Amino acid sequence: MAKSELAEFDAVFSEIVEELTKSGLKLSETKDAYTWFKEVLVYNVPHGKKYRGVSVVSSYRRLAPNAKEEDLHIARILGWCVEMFQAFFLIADDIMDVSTIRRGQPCWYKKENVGFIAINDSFFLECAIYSLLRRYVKGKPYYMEVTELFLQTTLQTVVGQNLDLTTGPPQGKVDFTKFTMERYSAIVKWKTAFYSFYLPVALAMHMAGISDEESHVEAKRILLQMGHFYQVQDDYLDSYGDPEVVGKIGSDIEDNKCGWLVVTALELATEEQREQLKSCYGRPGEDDINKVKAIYKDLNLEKVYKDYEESSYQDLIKLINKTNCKVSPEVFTDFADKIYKRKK
Ligand code: DMA
Ligand code: MG
Ligand code: MG
Ligand code: MG
Repeated sequence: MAKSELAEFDAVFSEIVEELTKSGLKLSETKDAYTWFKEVLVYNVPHGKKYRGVSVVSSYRRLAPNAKEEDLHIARILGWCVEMFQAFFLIADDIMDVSTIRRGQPCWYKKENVGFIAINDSFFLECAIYSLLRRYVKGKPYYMEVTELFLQTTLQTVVGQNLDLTTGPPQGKVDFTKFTMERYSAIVKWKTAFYSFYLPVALAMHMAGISDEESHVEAKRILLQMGHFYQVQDDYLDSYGDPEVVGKIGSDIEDNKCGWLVVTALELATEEQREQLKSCYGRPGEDDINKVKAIYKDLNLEKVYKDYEESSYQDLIKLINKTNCKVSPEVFTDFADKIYKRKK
């Protein structure tokens, strides 16, 4: 069942590429731009885990058990809009984080003949979301809700990326005074949780006619907590994941990121370890990176993470069980089961 959901989702991608490029390709003035954009789509959009995109469809199925095929098709389109949303942020994120590999292939901006053109490609992908909404959703009662949701989520994610990039500025001196759990929670809520967890489920809710504020507030509470955990995992995998499996090479230490590992380390560190961290965090050299990792090891951070993973899962299930939301709990547990203990 889960596998065929992904297969059916994947099958829609070529239609999306066709739909987004066919009129631009026909016009001789814009033909070259759309030939380029086709490559942007194929390179950047379909190679992720697609948890977010497929979750729109599986959540919608849960909320509308008798859904018609034509509405499932729209849910898949909205799922691809979420994947395009993610791709437009990731293209820019990789430039700003100076990353090299994404999803097992060179980051788009790293490709020969791309470079800074990637910035415009990121905008191109953003615009394409709204072209798809106009093409497939205009005329539906939830058109305004989903359009505004994408716009609002864009702003939230931009705010989060700003917090991420300014808390430990890449060219700045290491200053740990801002590296608190409180600041960390704010960063990840805004940069990751809204778009990765609330957005997919909220889209399915609007499609199913659940648009009242109370239901959305309740669902958001659970989904933001899930999103927080997901980014903790991302931060853990940045240092401890296998690049072959994760499909990207971690750079949080040298990028001076206010990530979960360093914030947790600072909470546990002695004054001496804190001073050592200060002298080697946020520096590009291999030696300094290894020194940071050695301190993480002395602090037993891997074990601290595993314990946190377990307890945060229990907390989440408790929260799901006690909420009184129109959305059935399976919508949340389906999503949670996809992400806990993931290795990529
Ligand atoms: C990514 O945070 C957040 C957005 C909005 C793309 P990150 O830089 O930790 O992600 P990754 O590890 O995938 O580069
Ligand atoms: Mg990044
Ligand atoms: Mg980033
Ligand atoms: Mg990361």
